[in-house]
Formats: sequence, structure tokens, C-alpha cells
Amino acid sequence: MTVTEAGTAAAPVPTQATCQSTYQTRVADYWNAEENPVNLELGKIDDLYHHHYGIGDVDWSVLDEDEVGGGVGGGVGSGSGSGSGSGGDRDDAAKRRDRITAELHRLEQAQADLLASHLGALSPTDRVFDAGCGRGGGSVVAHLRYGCHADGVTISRKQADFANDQARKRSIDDKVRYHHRNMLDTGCPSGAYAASWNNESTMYVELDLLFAEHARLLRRGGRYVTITGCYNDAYGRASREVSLINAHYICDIHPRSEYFRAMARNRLVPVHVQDLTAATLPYWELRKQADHLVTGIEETFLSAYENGSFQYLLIAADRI
Ligand code: GPP
Ligand code: MG
Repeated sequence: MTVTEAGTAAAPVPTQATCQSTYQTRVADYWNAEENPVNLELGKIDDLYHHHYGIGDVDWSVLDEDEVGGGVGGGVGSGSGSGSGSGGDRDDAAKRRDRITAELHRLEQAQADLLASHLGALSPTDRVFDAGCGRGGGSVVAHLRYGCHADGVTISRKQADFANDQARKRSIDDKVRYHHRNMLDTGCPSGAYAASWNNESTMYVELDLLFAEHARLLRRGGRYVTITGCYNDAYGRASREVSLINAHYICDIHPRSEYFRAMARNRLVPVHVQDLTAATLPYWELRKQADHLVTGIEETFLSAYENGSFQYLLIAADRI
């Protein structure tokens, strides 16, 4: 059989300057353009900007409609008078939206805290590495918890600039720094890190290349943690819902098995594995009802988890 190249568009060769594939450029384009209210409105609450989902039980009272002229309590702030007619209704609707936004942020913060709690016993002189740091929230969480130095990398110039601005505003930019780099080839120093993580960013890269870089960066005995969505080998191959999530974010969700195979090949030995699927369902149930924040992917996540094809997993591993 003869294979011809007729009709095949040539994929651009990565430039010398960036060594970035066309795929990686498309991913960077996505994040350079991304302005989802579900990320910006939540982040604004306390300047912790996350790019991951949430865990834990929902306080469903945030959905309660306020009674016009009185209110049923449990809201944010004391409001500015009862108002009457449509003005009061508008205020109540805005307060309800604020309560939902704050509740989703609380659940995302709980997820970030859980990841940080698995990073090991860190001290202020330790360095940690945040692979796929987004707008920077996870590194700030680790720094506030342990006082440690943090380096975050993102393939998006805009995200790195945003995150560095945030660190400057908090006056922690001497210890928390963000870099516009490829997480597979960071240029950061070998063996310099006590802990490293990917919070929902592994699905953009080949796991062998990723874990080789973490193994290079981590000191012996260092801790690697990931929270990730993976497809369930016991279901079979990627389901329709998993494929829709891939298309939505331009990513490539790995099977659960591949994490453990790739870790074993790269000196990362799991010490703790936690299935967070049940813990994340309430977040998606609430997000689905947040009309002011939905992105359109909410029902797909719920179906993917509920039909057993997709799992939300935490894996902590030691670098041996
Ligand atoms: C959330 O980011 C995470 C990803 C885009 C990676 C895909 C994750 C999986 C578990 C498959 P985000 O917070 O920017 O997304 P959204 O805008 O939907 O909140
Ligand atoms: Mg988000």
C-alpha cells in the first residue's frame, strides 16, 4: 500500500523559540481567551482564583428565595432596606446569586485545601511546584498554609501575568512566583522541590513526560499530588460524556490505569488514593442551578459521573 500526503494539511513544526506543538498553542489560546464568570466571580470574593471544581456537602439554603420585604435570612450581608416592587425583587435576586457564588467558591476552596493537606510536612524554607497553575490560587493556598516558596507554571502568558499581579498585591511575590512555561519542560532546578502537584491539569499532557519532569524536580522523598478527572477502565473506553468534556476543554482525559503505570515508570509510588467522585457531585448539582455562572458542561459532568464512566480522583505519591 502506498501512503500519500496528498490532501493532508502539514502540521506546523514547533518554533525553535518555544518548542511548543500546535496543540499546545491551541490550549494556550483557550486559556488566554478564557473569562468565565464561574472562575472570575468566585475568585473575586477573596482573590483566590481557582481552575478546578469543588468537593463537599452543599448548603442548599443558598437557593432559597428571599421573601420580599423581609428575607428569610442566611444571606450575604444585611441588605439595604426592604425595598418594594421590582427594585426589591432585583436586590433579592442579586443576593441569592451572591450566596450561590460564595457557596461554589467555598467548595472549590475545600478542594484546594484537601490537595494542600497532602503535600507533606512542609516548612517555610521548602519549595513547592504547581504544574498548570492557572490564575495562581493553588500556590497561594500552599504558601498561606506552610509559608513555603512556590513556583507555578502555565502555558498561558495571560494567566502567568494575572497570577504574578495577585502575588504582588498580596506582597508575597518574594516567595510565590509564576512562570509562562511548559509544564513538561520547566527549566526549574532539579531536586529543588519538597512537593509538587497538578490540580486538574494532567489531561493536557502525556503522563510519562509529565511524571518524568516531576520526578526530576522533586527531591528524593518529596511528595507529588494530583486531583484529576480520569476515565474508568472498568467502564471500558472513553464514554460519550468523557469525549464531550475533552471537546469542551480541548483536553485528553486519561484512563485511571495510566496514572499508576506512568507513576511506576517514573519513580513515583502512590501513598494515598481517594475517589472523590461522590464528594464532587453536590458541587455540580449546585453549579447546574447557578444560571449566572453555568458554562453548559454541567449536565455532562453529572452524567459522566453517574453512569460510571468518569471518576474524580486524588492520588498522592512519594518520589523515591
Ligand atoms: C477546570 O478549569 C479544569 C479543567 C479545564 C481541566 C479539565 C478537568 C477535568 C476534570 C476533565 P476551570 O475552572 O477553568 O473550568 P470551568 O471554567 O468550567 O470552571
Ligand atoms: Mg472553574
